[in-house]
Amino acid sequence: MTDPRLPYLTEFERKILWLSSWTIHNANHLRSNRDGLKIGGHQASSASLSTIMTALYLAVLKPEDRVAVKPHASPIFHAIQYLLGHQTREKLENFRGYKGAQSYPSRTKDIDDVDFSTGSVGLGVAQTLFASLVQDYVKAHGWRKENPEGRMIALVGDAEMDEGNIFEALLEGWKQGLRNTWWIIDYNRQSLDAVVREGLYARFEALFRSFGWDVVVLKHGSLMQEAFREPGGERLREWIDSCPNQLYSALTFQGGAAWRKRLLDDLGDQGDVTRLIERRSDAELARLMSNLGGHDLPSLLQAFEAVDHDRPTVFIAYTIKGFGLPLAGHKDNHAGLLTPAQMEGFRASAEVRPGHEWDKFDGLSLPQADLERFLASVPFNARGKRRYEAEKVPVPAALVTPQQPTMSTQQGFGLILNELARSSEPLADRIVTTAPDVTVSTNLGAWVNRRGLFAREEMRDIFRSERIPSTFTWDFSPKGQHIELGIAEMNLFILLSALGLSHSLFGERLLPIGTLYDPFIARGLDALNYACYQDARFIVAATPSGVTLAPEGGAHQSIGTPLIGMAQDGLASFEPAFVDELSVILRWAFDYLQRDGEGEPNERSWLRDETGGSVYLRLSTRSVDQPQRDMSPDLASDIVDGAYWMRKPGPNAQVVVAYTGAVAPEAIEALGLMAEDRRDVGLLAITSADRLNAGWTAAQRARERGLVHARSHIERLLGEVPLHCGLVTVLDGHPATLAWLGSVMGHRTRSLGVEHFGQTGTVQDLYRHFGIDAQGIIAAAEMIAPGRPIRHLRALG
Ligand SMILES: Cc1ncc(C[n+]2csc(CCOP(=O)(O)OP(=O)(O)O)c2C)c(N)n1
Ligand SMILES: [Mg+2]
Repeated sequence: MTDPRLPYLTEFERKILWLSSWTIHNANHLRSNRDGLKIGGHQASSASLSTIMTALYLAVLKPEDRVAVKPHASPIFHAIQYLLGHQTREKLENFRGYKGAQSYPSRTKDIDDVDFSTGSVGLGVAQTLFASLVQDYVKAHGWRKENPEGRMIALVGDAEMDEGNIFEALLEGWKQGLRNTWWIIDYNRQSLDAVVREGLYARFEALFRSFGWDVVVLKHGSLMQEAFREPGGERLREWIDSCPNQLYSALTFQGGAAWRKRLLDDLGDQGDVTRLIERRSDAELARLMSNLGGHDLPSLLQAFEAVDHDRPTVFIAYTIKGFGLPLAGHKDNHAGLLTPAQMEGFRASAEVRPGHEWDKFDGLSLPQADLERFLASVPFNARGKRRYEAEKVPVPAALVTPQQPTMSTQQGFGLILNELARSSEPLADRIVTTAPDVTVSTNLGAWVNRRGLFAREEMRDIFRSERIPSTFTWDFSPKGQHIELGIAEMNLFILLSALGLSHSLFGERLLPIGTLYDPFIARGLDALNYACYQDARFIVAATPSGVTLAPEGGAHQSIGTPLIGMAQDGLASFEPAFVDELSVILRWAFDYLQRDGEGEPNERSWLRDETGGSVYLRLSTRSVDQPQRDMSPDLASDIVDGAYWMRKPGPNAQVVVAYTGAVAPEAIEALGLMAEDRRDVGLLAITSADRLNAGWTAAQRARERGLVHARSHIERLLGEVPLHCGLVTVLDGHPATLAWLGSVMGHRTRSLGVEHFGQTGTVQDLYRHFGIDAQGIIAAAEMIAPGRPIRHLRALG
C-alpha cells in the first residue's frame, strides 16, 4: 500500500523548491534592481536538499528533534517554516536584506525556530553531536524525565566533510558513547568550486563505521529500483554505479536527450537495455536518471523511519546539486542564479500565476483544504515553536573568597570552585565543567574530586579501588558534573556552545565552565565565535596566559588574547589581578550568563548588561601578594564595570599607571619607586579593558544622539585626572589592549606590553626583556611625564 503522505509531500516538495527559488530570485532580480545590490544565490545548493528536507520537516521529524541545516539550504528551510507559519512573507521578500530572513539559518537573527545556527561549515555538524551529549547529561541528572529524547540531526554538505573539526568531534563522540545523532550527507558530489573526488562515499562509509556509526547509503531511488527490475535493468545499474561524478553531473545538466544518447552509446544492445531506454521519453529518462536516493520521497521515508534504535547513524544520500532547476548538475552552479527567462519557465511548470508567487497553495493539484489539513497535522509542528525557557538558578550574594596571602588567579579559581563544590548552593548543582585534557593543570582537580566526572555508565577509579594513593579521584557516573574531553579545543568550544544552550534546547539551565590554556583559544576561535553567535552562555577560564608561564615554554605564551576578548561579540572579558576580584567577577558571571532581558544600557557603565552573555576570564599561574581589604559594594561594582583606583591620583598628578592582570606587582612597585620624583601619582587597576572600552564607545554614541549627560565608567575615572598628566599602561599581553585609554580624555599615553613571543626565561627575565617590569614602567613614566630624573630608574640595558 502506498503511503498516504506521499501525494502531499510530492506537492509540497515542488512548492518548497518554488518558494525557495522565488525567494532567491526576488532578492536578486527584483529587489537588487531597486537596492542596487547583487546578493548571490545558493539556489543549487539548496535544491539538492529539497527532497530530504521536505521528508524530514513534513513527515519524519518530531518536535523534540533538533536540526542543524547546511548553511546554503537556508532558502529551503525558510520556505518550509513559511508553510508551517513561522516565517513571514515580508522577511522572505527581504531575504538577505537588513532584518530579512538570513542567508544562513541563524538562531539569533531569524524568527523561524532555528535550532542551531550554521554558516562556518563543519561547526553546525559537530554541534549536533555535542547537543546529544548534553541531552544525555540532562537526562542522566534526572531532569525533564517526561521529555522524549530527541534526535540531533545535521544536514551536511559533502564538501563540508573536509572540515577537520568534524573528525575531532567524531572521535570524541565515540569516546563519550554518542547516541541519538543523525548526520545526513547531501552527497551531490559538488562543492563550491568543483566536482568531488571519485569514490569519496566509500571513505565516508569506512570512516563512520570505524567510529561505531550505522551507515545507510541512499543511492538509488524507487524509480531506479523499479527500472533495475526490468529486463536489462542490471546493466543500467552497473552503468550508474560506475559512472564518474563529473559525467553524471554533466549529463544531468544536459537533460533527457543527452542521457539517451550517452546511455545508448554505452549500453545499447538492440535488446533489453535499448528497450528499457527507448520505452521512456526524454523527460521520463531525465526523471529516472535524477531519481537518486536523496530525491526519492518513498526511499527517504523508508530509510528514516526504519531507524528503531538510538545508535548514531549517517545517511549518505546521493543528490543532485540544483535538482529540479535548469542549472542542475553544472559544476559552476554554486553561485548560479536562474535568469528571468528560466524563472518564467519554472513558473510555468510549477503553474504559479503571476502575482501569486508567495501563495502557499497556488499551482498545487490537491484541494487546498486537504493541503491545509496536512500541514496542520505535521508532527514536527505539533507544538509550534519548540524552544524552551528555564528558570534562573539563584546566585548567592557573594562567593566564598579564599584568604591565602599569596595566590595566583588560577589557584584562586580552583579554590573558589572547590568551595562551591562543597556547598549546598543550588547553583553548584547546575555548574558543569569541562576541559580538553587540562583539568588538573588548570586547577579544576578539587572541583572534580568532589563532584565527579560525567558518564552515562558508572566507572570507578581503579587507582582508588586498588588503594593506590593519588591526589585525584576519577570516578565517572551519571551524576558527575565534569565532562572530560580529549585535547581538541574546537570540541571544547562546541561543547560549551551546546551546554550553554541547554536551557533553550532542553529546558534545563546549565552553567558551563570550560578551561584551557590561554594561547589555545586561537585553536578553537571559530568555534568560540560560533558559540557566541548562537548566544550560548558559558564561562571560559583561560590559564596560564601571557609570558608568565615563561620557563615552561615560549610556545605556550599568549599575546593577542586580550584583544580577542575585546573584539569578540557576546563575550565579556576580564583579567583580574587578585583573587577577591575574581570572586566578584565569577559571582557576577553566574548571573550574567542567565540574563536574557532587553532594555536600555546601564546608566553607570553604559553597558547593555540586561541582555547577558558569556564570560572569558584570562587567568594566570603567577603567584602574587593579595591585598587585605574588605570588598565594599562600590568596589565590587567598579570591578565588574572594569576598573577602580588602587591609588587615586592627587589633583596635581603627573603620572597614572594603568595596569591589567599579573603585572600588578610591577605596577605597584613602579609607583613606589617614582613617588618621590613625580607628584600625586595614581594607580588604576583595570579588571576589564573590554567592558571599559564598550562602555566608553556606547556613551559616546549616546552623546552623539543627544544624551548629553551620558558618561561611561572610564570617563568618570579619568575625568578626575588633570590633563597634563601622563598615562602609562601595562599588561602581560598586547599593548593595544589599553592604548585607547589615552583617547578617552586626551592624556598623553605610553602603552607597554608584549609584542613578541617564544622566548623562555624566568618571569623576571621576560618582564625585563619586554619592558613591563617596574623599571620599564618608570622609564616610560619619565619620558611621558618629564620632570626631574626618577632616582630609582636604573640605566636600562
Ligand atoms: C569554514 C568555511 N569555509 C568556507 C566557506 C565557504 N563555503 C561555503 S559552502 C562551501 C562548499 C560547499 O560545498 P558542499 O558542502 O558540498 O555544499 P553544496 O554547495 O554542494 O550544497 C564553501 C567552501 C564556509 N562557509 N565556511
Ligand atoms: Mg556538495
